[in-house]
Amino acid sequence: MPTALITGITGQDGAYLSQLLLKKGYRVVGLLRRSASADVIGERLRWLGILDDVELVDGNLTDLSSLIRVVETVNPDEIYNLAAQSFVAASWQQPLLTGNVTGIGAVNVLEAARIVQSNARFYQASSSEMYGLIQEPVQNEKTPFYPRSPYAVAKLYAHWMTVNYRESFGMHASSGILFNHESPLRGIEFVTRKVTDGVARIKLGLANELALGNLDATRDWGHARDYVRAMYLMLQQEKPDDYVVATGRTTSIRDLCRIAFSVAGLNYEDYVVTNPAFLRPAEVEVLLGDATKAKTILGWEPETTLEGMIAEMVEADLARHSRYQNS
Ligand code: NDP
Ligand code: GDR
Repeated sequence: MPTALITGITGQDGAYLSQLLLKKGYRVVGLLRRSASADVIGERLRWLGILDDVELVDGNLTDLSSLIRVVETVNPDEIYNLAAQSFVAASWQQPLLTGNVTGIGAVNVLEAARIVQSNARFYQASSSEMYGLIQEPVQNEKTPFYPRSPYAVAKLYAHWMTVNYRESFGMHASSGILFNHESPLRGIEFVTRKVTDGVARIKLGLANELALGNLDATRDWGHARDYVRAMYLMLQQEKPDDYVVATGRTTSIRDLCRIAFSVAGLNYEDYVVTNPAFLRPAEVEVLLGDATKAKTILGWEPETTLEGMIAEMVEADLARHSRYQNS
């Protein structure tokens, strides 16, 4: 039975990746950072019905000694580094923490692997945010990077360190340059989930409006369930490499609102207002990925449409709020 160690197991991707690896017969061990909210921290794993099927071990990305201890005791065949301060907007308020966790933290995991178990296969959660001020209209593995936030700068550092550890130490280290991916388990602060939650609350009479920032930015949105499959496939290749994972379709926040409100039979123009508080100091206006390499080499294809995913998210948020109302 292969063993996978997942940092960020309590996040959206960690939960879906655990589900996938458990189905494939893996022993799944997740890194859990100490929190006073231990009762709610496993909520996503619980939602998927797998909280009791994974092992959780204490550690923190900023504490190399904890990572060394974890790799020593867990003895993983594969390490997926998904942990990060992942909210772009917060990275301007907490640039140093973001650098420490999202940038240096990834290198701490690489170091723990190199020191203790350098033959473990390593996955780094790189991001389309690294393209930032895009240098080409459609972004692939060869497109130059231009990060636009402290988060993206930290991710770029971690990305190049992953490449560097592969080239310097011969480690099986791969980076997935993943474009935005969402699900009913997406954090409430991210725009898709904020919108689907807002739709549900308005539909159920719990809110009258939804305040957003820039409605004109566009993103290439896919489903997290599809994207964790690409992570797994990268680590099954003989050779480590970097891959863009994207749908090849970009949609504005405005059109996202149109789609989400229409699922509940509502017109977004009646409810969406803009609030400058949600604008960013520097915006990434457009992202559109070309996943030809992942399709050709990994045989990966996205299976969920944007419309299907948004409907799934709205339904899940309606169910959540109805449950609260009735309890
Ligand atoms: P989430 O924000 O949902 O999850 C982040 C995870 O990191 C949580 O489990 C969190 O733990 C953990 N974490 C944060 N700080 C630390 C720390 N100091 N030590 C240990 N664990 C920590 O992110 P996603 O699941 O959406 O994304 C997974 C990864 O992929 C992230 O690295 C993200 O930056 C990257 N990414 C995501 C994309 C997306 O569209 N979702 C696209 C491209 C890249 P806790 O639960 O305790 O907060
Ligand atoms: P992003 O995701 O920054 O792309 O990072 P987010 O959903 O936060 O923003 C997407 C776009 O929507 C615009 N926007 C708003 N965003 C939020 N959060 N809240 C609002 O009210 C709002 N109004 C408009 C933003 O300005 C932006 O243009 C996500 C994260 O998962 C990263 O960790 C990951 O690396 C990238 O996706 C790929």
